[in-house]
Amino acid sequence: MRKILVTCALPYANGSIHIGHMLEHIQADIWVRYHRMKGNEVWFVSADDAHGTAIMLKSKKLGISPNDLIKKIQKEHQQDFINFNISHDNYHSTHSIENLFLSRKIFAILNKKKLIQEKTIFQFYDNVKNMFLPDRFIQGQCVFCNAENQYGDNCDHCGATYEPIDLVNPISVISGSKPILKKTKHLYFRLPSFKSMLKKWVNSGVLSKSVLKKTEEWFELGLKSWCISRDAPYFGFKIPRFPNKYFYVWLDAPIGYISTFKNLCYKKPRLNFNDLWNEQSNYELYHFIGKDIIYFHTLFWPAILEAASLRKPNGIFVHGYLTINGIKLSKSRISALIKAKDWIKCFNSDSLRYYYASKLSNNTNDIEINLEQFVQKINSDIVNKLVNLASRNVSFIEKNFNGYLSKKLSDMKIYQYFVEASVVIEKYFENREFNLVIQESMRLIDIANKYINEKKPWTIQKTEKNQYVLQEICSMGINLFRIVMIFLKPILPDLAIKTENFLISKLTLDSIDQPLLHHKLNKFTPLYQRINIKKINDLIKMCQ
Ligand code: NOT
Ligand code: ZN
Repeated sequence: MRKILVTCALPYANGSIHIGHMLEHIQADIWVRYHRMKGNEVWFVSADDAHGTAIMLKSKKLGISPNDLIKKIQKEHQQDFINFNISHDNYHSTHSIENLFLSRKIFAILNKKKLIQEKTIFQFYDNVKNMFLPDRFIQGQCVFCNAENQYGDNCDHCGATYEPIDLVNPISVISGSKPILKKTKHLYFRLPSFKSMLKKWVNSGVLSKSVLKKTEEWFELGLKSWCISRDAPYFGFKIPRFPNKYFYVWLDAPIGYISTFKNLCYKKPRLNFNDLWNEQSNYELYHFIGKDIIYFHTLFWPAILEAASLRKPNGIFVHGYLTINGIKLSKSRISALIKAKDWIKCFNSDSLRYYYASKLSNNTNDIEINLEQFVQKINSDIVNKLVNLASRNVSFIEKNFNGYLSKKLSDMKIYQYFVEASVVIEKYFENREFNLVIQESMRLIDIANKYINEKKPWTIQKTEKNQYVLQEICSMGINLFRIVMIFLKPILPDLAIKTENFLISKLTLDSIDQPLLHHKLNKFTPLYQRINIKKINDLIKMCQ
């Protein structure tokens, strides 16, 4: 049995969860559910990223305290994730007592090891608003790739991170004015001291080829010390013994992974914090992230963990951006977005999970979604192929056999062929090639439907001998449907529950080679409803 901790990036507590966040949480959730089905011990956590200038300014604008804002938003986020069946074991906040304690503790260790350096620097200051302008409140041109309108901390276009002062032609996002340079003292983490450790670590199989290539570009540009403090006014944790200085949100955000797990340990007394986080841990640790935050997870984060004598991740799983009908979306550029709570008013969660899975693989390619194609795909795959296989066969079983499946199947060879597909399906799940899970499942469903088309149960006359033939053919159809539903269970949890209820049998990988025979089915009720294409307009109206 493997022991695994899976995390998703922590959504900022300053806005709604949109379907771009959901892409990552669905991707991780499918992987987690697959591993749970395999019988592995899996813990799945995420949290709200509750600090930073954006949250401070937003609460000001709303006339409430940052605390009230992040509480309200956390509630909404949690509901959104529940609506999409994201099975987090814990969803916490970086503004927590555990995170305060751990951030200060880790900072104290870094300080003691002389890994923190004080520097007096010039920083952009907004003369209109009288405040230093951190990270996300300065925009300008990326020094590395020249992309326009990039924020002060990292470039959405090429993924590089830098100091705001590096931006070309900066402007203050808050007032629109040209910021001036003003002197201030800051704390820096000596990232370059970790160069050889990091080089070894990124090459130890924890990154995909394209992500590794990206980090190698950064090594070539040279690692720089990383500023981990921010000036007041700020919403975050105060740095002890440094008046008016706060931890930069990106210092305590990844520590949020650890503190969320710590908080989970209080709820699960058998779970031991050190078992997971010690350097010799036999737990595996995986972070699902988007490609905009690779730098933080492949350089800063492992360096901090090493410095604090904590274990490092076994893999950083990076996905691409989402584009909707051709419009590009990254987390920070939410010009045209679909909120999770609006989506769920028009379509169900399985539909988005299925559609995403059909496009997701283990690479960083952007995921293109097209709403017309989405409706067509769901209706054709789930309604016409998958669920139809069950409904066209169950009608005969109910009418003629009192809901009982036959004592044997009409073709054990085909059944066995389906069972054997579990080898590739499991490999695809493990490698996060969910698009291939769906392709293979649909290939199998086509074979099953073709088998029924050829056997034509509707033409079989009702003689006594034929009765058995009819029952065996239709039971075959139901059993093949069951196998494919076992494969799709991590992707379609709602449909899986309905199917289990209909079959009166749990969908488990262990039981795949034992067909349901001489088994009574529950009364069949429609498992999935066709989507009306007009719903797209309803959704678009909600987004305007
Ligand atoms: N709130 C951040 C974002 O980009 C993600 C923080 C993830 C936590 O949405 N961090 N690390 N490392
Ligand atoms: Zn760039």
